[in-house]
Amino acid sequence: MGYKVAVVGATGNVGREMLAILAERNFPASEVVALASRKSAGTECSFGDKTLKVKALDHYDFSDVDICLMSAGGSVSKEWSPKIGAQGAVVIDNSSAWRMDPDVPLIVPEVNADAVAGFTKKNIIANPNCSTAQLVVALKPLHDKAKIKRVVVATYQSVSGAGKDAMDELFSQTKSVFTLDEVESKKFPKRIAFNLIPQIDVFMEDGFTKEEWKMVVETKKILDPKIKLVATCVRVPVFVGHSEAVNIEFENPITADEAREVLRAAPGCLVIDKHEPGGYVTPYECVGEDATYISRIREDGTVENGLEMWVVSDNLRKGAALNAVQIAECLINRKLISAKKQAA
Ligand code: 11C
Repeated sequence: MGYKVAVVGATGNVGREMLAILAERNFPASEVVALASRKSAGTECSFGDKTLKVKALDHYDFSDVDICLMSAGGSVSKEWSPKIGAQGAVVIDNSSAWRMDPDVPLIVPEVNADAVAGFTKKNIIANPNCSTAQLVVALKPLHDKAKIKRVVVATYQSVSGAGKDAMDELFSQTKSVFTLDEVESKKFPKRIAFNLIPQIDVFMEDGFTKEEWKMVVETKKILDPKIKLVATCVRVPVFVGHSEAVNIEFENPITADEAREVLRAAPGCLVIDKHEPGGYVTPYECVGEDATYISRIREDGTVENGLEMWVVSDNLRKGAALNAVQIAECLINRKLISAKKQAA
């Protein structure tokens, strides 16, 4: 006996990771269905040591599905999440479509698991943006200890956040340096190989990008609306793993040693912080890992009660698929859902 789980967007970067994580964690599923657009129907994807045939979302009947992990983009989610929710399945959505809806909880289980109970209004729960997820995991224990007033963050985000085609673009542009072929930029506004691009998502009226805006509003909704935050989000030529340089100003004093101690004891956090060459975590090392790694913790003497740190995590896991599966586990552990087939 277990839960029937549907993964929508199963052929994408995050969808494939969702299937892998469900299998790795022995999720209590009686059945797992892989769904995608009609164009991908009939293709195959891996689920642990099994292979699933992808079915088309269009005609799928969700009436016996308990949990739907959705990673098919904002417009598919806007159309489908309410329909799937109305059929009694709880949708855990990875897009930005529902995050700021007051009737939809936005959850990072290490930070605000209690808020998950609010899903019943729409049967939808939102997963935050990847750059927000790893940030709030690291901020929460520090906020509890010394109360955060203001955060200044610069991100170094990998191309996998922009999808499979973006990874291919980095690969071919990198190769083209040696083959002397011309590879134009399609997924990114400028060349990404051997370069940095200070733009993620579209520009807003005030000059910030939407990615930067998302970090502000999502941190407030998940952690504390009083926290002031300003972000600069940068795309870097890394395949997987987002990094963040984070400057924090606190209400109360906190030393670097105290921060290390608090973070070492915090769920989801792993501190690697040796003051020697290589004594920190880089995105290359976090691939396939669940933790949010924190390194380079130091006191910022330019402000009262300031800290500076380096935060790295696998954006496809904690930033997306893992967080979604953890939300589903949270629903089950708190007995907020029961399997339809079991209940019948
Ligand atoms: C990126 N953070 O790295 C984005 C991807 O709102 O879910 C996720 C966008 C989102 O490009």
